[in-house]
Amino acid sequence: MNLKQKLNIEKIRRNLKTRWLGKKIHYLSETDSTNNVARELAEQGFKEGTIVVSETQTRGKGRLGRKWISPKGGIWLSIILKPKIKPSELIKITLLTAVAVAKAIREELNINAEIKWPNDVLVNDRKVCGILTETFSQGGKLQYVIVGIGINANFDISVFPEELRRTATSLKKVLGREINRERLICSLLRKMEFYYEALLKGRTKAILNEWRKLSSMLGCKVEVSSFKERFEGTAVDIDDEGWLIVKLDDGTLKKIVSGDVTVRRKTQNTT
Ligand code: BT5
Repeated sequence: MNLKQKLNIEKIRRNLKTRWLGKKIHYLSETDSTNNVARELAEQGFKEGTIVVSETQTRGKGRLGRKWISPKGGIWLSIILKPKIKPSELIKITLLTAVAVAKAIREELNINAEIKWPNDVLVNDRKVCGILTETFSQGGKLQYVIVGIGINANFDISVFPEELRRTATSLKKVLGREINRERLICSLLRKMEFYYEALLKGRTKAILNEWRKLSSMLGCKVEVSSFKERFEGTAVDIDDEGWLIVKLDDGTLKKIVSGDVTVRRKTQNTT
């Protein structure tokens, strides 16, 4: 990438076809984490739909305090949302964000992006996007949600450490050329607004069906690890709440509410 080439925020503003999402864009060339900045803005009273985007992050974060590597050329973006939903429903925000990202990548770039529960978007079984949904409550009441989206767009994966080069990819690597980040952001925000509004209108079933269509893992052998256990089984579905259902070898169905899932291989029999 031409490292001088920065995101053209004016171009995003001109082409953005949303009603409220991304109408306020907070742009930075470098920051620790766009989720942290979005949180500060939310604390200052910035409205729902405000987004923060940075060319690079020095302390990009994943779940459970993991590190998210965020070189120049990526899309590192956070959204302030103020949904009136129960904390148990937050998983749905992560899932609908994954749907929006996968669809935007498919439509804009004609790449077969797939979703892995709960927060990854993959291309050719490699992670191209991670989502971090953080919530902030006061007195037991949800104040706001920050949805952080990291997309490996225009950089070579040679910048990654060795072990990540085996599990991650970038859109540039997949296509063999750089992508138009502004276009992808506009498409993503439009879809995000659509699916988020669908959630608020109670159209969860439709969102979960979209998720199923885009999922790469249903019917596959998986290994699940959480802080309290580790086991194998077959990912059979997600339930109405968005939790993953895994069938163990003895036929028992187990609901997964959080954790890491490693996909092994497709099984013959998925029922
Ligand atoms: C995630 O966590 O996948 C959530 C990533 C969210 C990043 C966005 S960027 C904008 C916003 N601001 C932030 O600070 N964060 C959000 P998790 O499922 O825990 O995956 C983390 C793991 O992915 C790490 O432990 C690495 O193994 C791997 N990883 C790190 N950087 C990566 C990258 N750029 N691409 C693919 N995998 C990566």
